Amino acid sequence: RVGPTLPVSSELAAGPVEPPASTVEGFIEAFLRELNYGQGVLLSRSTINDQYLALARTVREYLMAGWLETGALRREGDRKIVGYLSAEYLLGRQLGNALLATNLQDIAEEAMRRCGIDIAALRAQEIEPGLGNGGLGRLAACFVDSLATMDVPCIGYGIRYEYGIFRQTFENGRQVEVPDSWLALGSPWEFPHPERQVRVDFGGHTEKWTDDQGRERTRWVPGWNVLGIPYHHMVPGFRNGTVNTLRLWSAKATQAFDLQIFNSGDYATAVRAQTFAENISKVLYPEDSTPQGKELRLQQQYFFVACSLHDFIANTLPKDFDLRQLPERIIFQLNDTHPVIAIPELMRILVDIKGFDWDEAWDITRRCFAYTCHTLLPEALEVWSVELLGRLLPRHLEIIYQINELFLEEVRQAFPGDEMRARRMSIIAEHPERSVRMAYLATIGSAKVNGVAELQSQLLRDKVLPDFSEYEPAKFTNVTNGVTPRRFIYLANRRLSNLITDTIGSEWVTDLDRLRELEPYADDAGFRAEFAAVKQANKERLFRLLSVRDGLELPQHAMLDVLVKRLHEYKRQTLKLLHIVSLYEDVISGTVAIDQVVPRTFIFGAKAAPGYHLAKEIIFLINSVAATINADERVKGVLSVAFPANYNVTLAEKIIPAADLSEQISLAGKEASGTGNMKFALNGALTIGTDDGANVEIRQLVGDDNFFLFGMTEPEVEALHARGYNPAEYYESNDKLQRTINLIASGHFTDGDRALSAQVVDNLVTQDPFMVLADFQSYLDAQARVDAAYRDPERWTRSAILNVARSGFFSSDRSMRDYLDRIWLSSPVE
Ligand code: NBY
Repeated sequence: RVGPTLPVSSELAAGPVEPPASTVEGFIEAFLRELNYGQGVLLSRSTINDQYLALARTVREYLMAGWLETGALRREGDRKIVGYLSAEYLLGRQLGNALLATNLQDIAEEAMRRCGIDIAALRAQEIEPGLGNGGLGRLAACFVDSLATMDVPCIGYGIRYEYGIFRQTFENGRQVEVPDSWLALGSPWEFPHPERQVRVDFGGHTEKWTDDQGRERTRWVPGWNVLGIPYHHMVPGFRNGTVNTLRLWSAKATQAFDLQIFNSGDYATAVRAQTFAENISKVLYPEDSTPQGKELRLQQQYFFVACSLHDFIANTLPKDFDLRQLPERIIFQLNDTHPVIAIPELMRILVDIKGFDWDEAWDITRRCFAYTCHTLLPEALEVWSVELLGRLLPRHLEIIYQINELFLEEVRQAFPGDEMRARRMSIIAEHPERSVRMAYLATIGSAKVNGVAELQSQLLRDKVLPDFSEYEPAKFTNVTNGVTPRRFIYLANRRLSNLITDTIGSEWVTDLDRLRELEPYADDAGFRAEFAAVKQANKERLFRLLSVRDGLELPQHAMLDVLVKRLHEYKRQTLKLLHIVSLYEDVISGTVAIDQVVPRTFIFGAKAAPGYHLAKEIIFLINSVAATINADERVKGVLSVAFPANYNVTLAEKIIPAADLSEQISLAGKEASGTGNMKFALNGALTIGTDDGANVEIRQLVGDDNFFLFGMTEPEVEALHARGYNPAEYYESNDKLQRTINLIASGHFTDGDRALSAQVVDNLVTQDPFMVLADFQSYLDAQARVDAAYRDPERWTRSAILNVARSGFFSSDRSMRDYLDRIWLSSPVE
């Protein structure tokens, strides 16, 4: 690097680093240069993929100077940096966001038009990087967007999975998973830096040794290693010149292959080690709640965490940095427990390598980490068997034992004689097998612990980590999730964005509370008409897409009732299904005349973890019900069910702006927050929801009149559980519920084959762990209120507008401010 003491700008070369002129002509010139000299083709010979790559690289050029400058400021400044550690980033397509950030949409569109290219076809060419499962991964993507927009220096660390979340297809209504080879045609958004490789060790054993001051030390003698290659991605702020970095690690074998074996002719054996090493970043685990405790998964976690800590200490900090100052320079935010092995890793670096005393190292470490918990389900809390951890990371296991021993000593001092408490708080669980509770390690090793919505944070304190919150109450806090308005309003809903901007100006994009200024317009009939027209246009756009994409033909004028999220029993897709079947049963049994039914189109989107059997049965049942209802002339045009395959960020951006009704129907006390719920409200859908996760806060803000609440509260759920829940009682005593379930059980939706619906039905009637039957009647009653409200379009639109106007709180910019104030204790760059 030339002239490190010169101001950053003088290090930037004139010419290629300077962005091309922000004119149509300048854009065309840069585009053709990329096409000809980057891609090596003439426009007349270029494929859509050539054009897409060239367009992406052109937009990239406009971000490059800002990126270099942001990086230099980060390294040379002395501000605290956020190191976001996340095993998942569910980014969504990049081209649109880059055009938005650079304000080049119109210029690029016109430039492409003049080149004879339809920019929409190029946008469609991009395969979204699906490096995440659901809410947790998408939250990480929203957070890095907000930090860049707020000029907060941040490095997002993660894994460059070669295969992201599987592509879902349906065969005869059953989910079939197809590998997501998102890199097959090349990604123009990543910058590989093989020269910045990091070595990561595994296995082996530890040894004691004595240093020259006579201190007893430990060293790790590893058994094998791999290389981590960083791939950098730009994270552009919204038109502010800041471009932060996402650094994703890819695993590579240390030695390409064993030449001796290779020469002897045994090619397969020669490359085995390579295949083994490179498996580490091969594929994203598709479980979204239940960790599987698989060895490869622990390898992934340690792999990316070890690379990231090393990278930060060796490459981001100045060479002579005094590590006692580390907490002043970095806060590592742990996105759930997946990166928690970073805590013993930092201890190992400080104690074993840098020679710190244990106590000093522990003091530093605890101030460098903060932990976010995203769940309330006990089965979702990660544990690693001591056997596995000790085999893969023997030194880390020793460190964890040491942390635990010292911690329990403190606890015993604070609560003398309370041995049960010490046992409950131990990082090491003894049953069913000896294992490490990662959430406990995270809590003990972090400066702060937060939940992701008010209710969950409360339950986290009271139910999940009660001993810890009693021991260190000040450590616990809440930061309610948020979503980025750039992607989920501005990009996804251009029509609504334009209407908002025409009405209150454009400040809302980076200051979402300004949406409040829309409130008075809810009573303006002219504005309501425009708002309703936007919704209708978004519906039509969605229907065109679903017609081409999935061969679905949907009625143009029906309430669009949407349930999109991962398939999980606690999210209760079956409750929605029961509602649909009950409406249908009402009609075919002659109980309700068809002209009394409010026309509704139900949309589902959901992937099931490949090993989650019951979830896959539920998918099959939804598809079966959809096929039957859609083919039944008696309800044609009134009840329709659509389940487009492969719900992902790209599809969400089309579905959410079109929705009238947002279904957020998890059993109270189970959904940590939800973020889809926020996206829908911000796009003018009304919510039917339980008192769960962030629904609670949405309802408080939009008001009871503009939200359809139903179901038990969390304490009621607990009480019913304590009394002993028997779903059969509800089935026996509710005639409508009985008719609904009987119709499903009869094989009506499965060509007469009762066996095909039996697993879902039996589970509901005999187990029903998430109390679907207990909430059924309340849900139906709320749906009746929805129908009544929808019959009055003016009232409905008024409520929809108020949902938009009052949901500004759910911007991820606000979440980031909360993290800055309550956890990171740091502020944006001036
Ligand atoms: O995190 C979700 C919560 O369910 C949702 O309520 C919340 O809004 C969101 C953001 O805070 N959790 C989630 O998405 N979890 C996962 O995706 C996930 C992924 C992997 C594993 C566990 C959970 N795993 O153990 O491998």
